[in-house]
This record gives sequence, C-alpha cells and structure tokens, in this order.
Amino acid sequence: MPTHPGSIVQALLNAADGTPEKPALLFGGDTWTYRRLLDDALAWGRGLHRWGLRPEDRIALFLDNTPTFVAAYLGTHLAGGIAVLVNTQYRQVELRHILSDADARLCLTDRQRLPELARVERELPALEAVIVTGATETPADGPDNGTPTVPRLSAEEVLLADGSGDLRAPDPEATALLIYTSGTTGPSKGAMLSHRNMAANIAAIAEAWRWTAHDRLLLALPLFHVHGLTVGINGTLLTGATVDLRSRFDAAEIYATLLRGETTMFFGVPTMYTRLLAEAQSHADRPPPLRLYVSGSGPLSVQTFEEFRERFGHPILERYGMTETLMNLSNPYAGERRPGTVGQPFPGQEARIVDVATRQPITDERMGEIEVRGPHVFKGYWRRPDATAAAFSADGWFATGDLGWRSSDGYYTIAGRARELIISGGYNIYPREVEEVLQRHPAVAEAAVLGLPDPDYGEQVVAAVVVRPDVATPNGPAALAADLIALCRDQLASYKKPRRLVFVDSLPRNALGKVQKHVLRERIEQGDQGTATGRA
Ligand code: MCA
Ligand code: AMP
Repeated sequence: MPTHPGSIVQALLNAADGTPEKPALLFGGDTWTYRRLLDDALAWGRGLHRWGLRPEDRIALFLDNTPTFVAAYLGTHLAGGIAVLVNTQYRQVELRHILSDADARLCLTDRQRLPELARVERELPALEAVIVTGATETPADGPDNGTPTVPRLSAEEVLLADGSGDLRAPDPEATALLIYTSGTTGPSKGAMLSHRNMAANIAAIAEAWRWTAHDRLLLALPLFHVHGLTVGINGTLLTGATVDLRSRFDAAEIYATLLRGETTMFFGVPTMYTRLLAEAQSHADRPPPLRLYVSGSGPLSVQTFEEFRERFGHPILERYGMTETLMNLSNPYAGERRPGTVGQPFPGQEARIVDVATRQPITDERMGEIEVRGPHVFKGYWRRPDATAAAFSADGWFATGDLGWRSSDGYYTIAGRARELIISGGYNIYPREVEEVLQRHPAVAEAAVLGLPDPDYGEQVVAAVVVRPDVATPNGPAALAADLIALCRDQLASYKKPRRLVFVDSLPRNALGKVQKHVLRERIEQGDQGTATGRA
C-alpha cells in the first residue's frame, strides 16, 4: 500500500518546508510558490478560526477556480472545518438543499454568484455569514436587492483579522469534504470524505501515474468536483509539483499552452478531448509529446481515443472514479492502455464484479455491478446512516451502481449504470431532478427525462412532456417548450436543462405503472413522436 502523509494539508506543510521557493500554482500570470501558498492557507485558517469556525463546522465553497479557492480549501482544513463543494452553476433548488442539509455556517462566494445565493438565504437558518471575494464595497445585494438577511464579510476582513488560532494538520480520520451527489430516489446526499481518504487515494494515483515534483499539470477542470480538486490539486501538493490552473476550459487557449511545451500532464473529461481534436484541425503544429494525458468522469469513446493517438501521438490513459470513492480504476502507465476499458484497481485498492441480485462475486467476462473497497472509499453519507448502510456490504464493499465486467486479464469495462444517470460533458444529471421541476409548471401533466447521444457532450438531456388537456397553451407548443426550458434554467444548473423537448400524448408505462424509458427512447430516436419542438 502506498505511504501517504495523512492529509493534504500535511503534504502542503512538507512541500513548503522542503521546497519553499518552488512554484506550486500558476494562475493569471502570477505565481504562488509553496511558501506563498502556505502563507495564504494559514491566513485563511487564522481568519476562519478568529471568525469562530469550530472543528467540523461546514463552510460552503461556491466560487470559480482561483488561488483563493485553493487557499480557502486548505485554510478550512487548517482550522478543522469541513469544506462543502458547490458547483458554480447551481441555482435555487441545488443551493437551498445543499446549504441547508449541510447546515453550513459560512459560505465563501464571489460577486457574480451572490445574487443567486441571495435568492435562497432566508431559507438557510444555519448560515451566519457570507464571505465575498474580490470586493471591497458592499452594495445592496440581499434578496430582491434589499437588505441581506445574512451578514456579508469581505475576504479582506476575514484575512486581516488578527487571529492566532490553533492551526495544525488535521486528524486523518476527520471529515475533510462534503460533496453532494444525487441518487435516483430522494434528495441528493452529502458524501463525507476524510483527510485519509484523499491522501491515500492520491498517493496511489501518484504511484500509478509516476507523478513527481518535476511535473507541471495543466488544469482546466472545475475545482468543485473531485476530478479537479482531489486529483489535480491534491496530486500537485502531494508530489510537490506545479499546477497551471485555468478558470475554465477554452480549447484554443489550452491548445496554445500545450504548444509552448512546458506542460507535462493534462487531465480532462471526454468532451475536452473531442474539442482539442476539433481545435487541432485549425493548426498546422502539434503540441510536443506530453508525459501523460488522462481522461475520466464519463466514457471516452474508442473513436476519440484512436483519433487522439493518431493526431497527438498519445494513447489517452482512461480512469474511472466516483465522488464517494475518489479514483478507483486506471489503465496502466507502462502497460497496454486498452480503449473502451478503465483498466485495473490503483495500488492498495480492490475491485470486483458482483451479481446484481445476489451481491455475490461472479466470474470474469460476465456482466454485473462494480464494487470497490479500500482506504479511498468514503466514510458514509452525511446524516444518512440508512443510505450509508445500504451502500456497503457487511465486509466493507461499496456498491458503485455502475455495471460492467472484468476481462480474464484483469481489465474492467463499464457497460452501463444500474441507476438512472445522464453524464453530459462530465457533469451528472439525475432525470428525476429535472422531471420534478418540469412538473411544477401548470401546463404539465407529466414529464420523463432521459439522455440521448450527443457528439459534443457524450449525452444530452431530452424531456418528453404530456400537456394537461384542461390547461390552455394559447401561444402554441414552441412557446411552451421555451417556457419549460426557461423554468429549468431558473431553478437548476443550466447544464441540466433539456436540450430538446418533445410533446407526447402519453408516457409508455409497464403493468406496474412505471415509465418505460427504453420504449420512450426508441420512439424519440425513431422520431415518431407527435410534435418535437423545443431546442436549447
Ligand atoms: C456547460 N454547459 C453544459 C455543460 N457544460 N451543458 C451540458 N453539459 C455540460 N457538461 C452549458 C452551460 O450551462 C451553458 O448553457 C453552455 O453550455 C455554455 O457554457 P460554457 O461554460 O461555455 O460550457 P462548455 O464550454 O460547453 O463546457 C464544457 C466543459 C464543462 C468544459 C466540458 O462542461 C466542464 O468543465 N466539464 C467538466 C465537469 C467535471 O469536472 N466533471 C467531473 C465530476 P447556457 O448558455 O444555456 O447557460 S467528478 C466525476 O464525475 C467522477 C468522480 C470522476 O470520475 O471524475
Ligand atoms: P459522480 O457521481 O459525479 O461521482 O460521478 C461518478 C460516475 O461517473 C461513475 O459512477 C460513473 O458512472 C461515471 N464515470 C466516471 N469515470 C468514468 C469512465 N472513465 N467511464 C465511464 N463512466 C465513468
């Protein structure tokens, strides 16, 4: 089992001690050496402690990729707190649920996100203050532009607070992160990841991918999900390497950086690779070889793998992870990277395939559900002992909900999902959540949401809607479709909105009354649905 320092904060302390002047983080033309990053993290830790953050208090991080995000994440841990990661696209429905379920006492956000938070703050009794980055003045930014119900603090106020505070590397068993992940039933649940989970997983990854202090990772993944944060940032800090962090993915900008030749590693979701391939078409030059390109968060098609190998001269290393378990399986660094597969367990971690009904292990080449076990697997769901118990077997195997098989030479293939889940550009969308919002509209009798293939995002959200016969829709179906899509955008993260909306007379149901999505899918694909209207 790979050795690890017990927490990412301890890794930072080690790197700042050993190589204080080495660049840890590059962002917007500025450099954070390990010493500077540690100073910033300590300033956040002291400021939060001074404010009154107690061990295990939750602070929501609702902001874009910035050095402030990284320093506040580490500072939260130095102060003993738990960081709650919040996707910056989240809107009312997600924010209300996550911040109230987590009982977050603090939320760190930026000016751009503040109005969305203001819409729900009255419904968050545990929220005591909002820390706003990058702002010195405080205009009226409360609900409806009125007076805020929750006090605003500028980041400067927090950081300049004269705090001393008892800062130290956290207990490895303490919860470090709370990340909300949805299920097919019930509201989304907070997955509790400990410091040890993160440190053990990244040590295994670093060993498998031969990540060293000489690496420079180009990172354009959002930090509010585990791919960007617990692989990209944690790996850099563990190995004492450098990360070139971008606020967002822009194919032209990434391509230009790759051409400069300073990058040694790039991590992305499949959509980023198809966009880099498209970008390559307008360039005569190819980037010099990188040590490693990695893809994950959704299936990488064999076609993209092959095209990338041809044009960039590199077989992308595909790996498989999950919020609850961090990274599970990986194609080999040195051996064959087999397209369409996600490889084998990381060092010190286990995986197996079980029969979906009996939960007993089955033989190679047979399809079942993937289960995993090891130091990387989370502690459980926040305040949901029932859901935690249901997810684990008596001897500690975690059921992933992903279907697949293992080849006789040990490569795992993911073939489907036991739960309803759409993965669009690496973001997860649970149909139920979108269906619930659509059903709130007075003209909707019922709605069913499913994922159909999309050349850019892998899958796209499609909704089938049955209109109530007794409600007039005077402006016609196109206007209603636009209204419904607007409703989803108002309530939910924009990437969850239906890209296509079709009106149907009824939803196909089985004898038990359950919607038969496979039948609906076939009908929509064959185009034999009545009026296919809205597109977004
Ligand atoms: C943005 N939009 C999307 C998506 N992203 N729609 C569908 N699917 C998406 N993934 C919408 C926006 O809401 C917006 O809509 C419009 O597209 C343009 O937004 P823009 O920011 O320009 O988006 P983009 O350039 O198309 O973004 C594509 C992207 C991004 C760069 C691939 O989606 C992304 O960064 N994905 C990475 C997600 C990730 O890190 N996943 C890891 C989760 P409008 O204009 O209408 O508002 S961790 C995980 O899954 C596990 C554990 C693992 O194994 O890693
Ligand atoms: P999340 O709930 O955001 O943690 O997403 C985890 C899910 O993403 C997994 O359960 C898989 O369904 C999917 N996933 C992650 N990596 C891959 C991959 N390489 N291939 C296929 N699916 C993947």
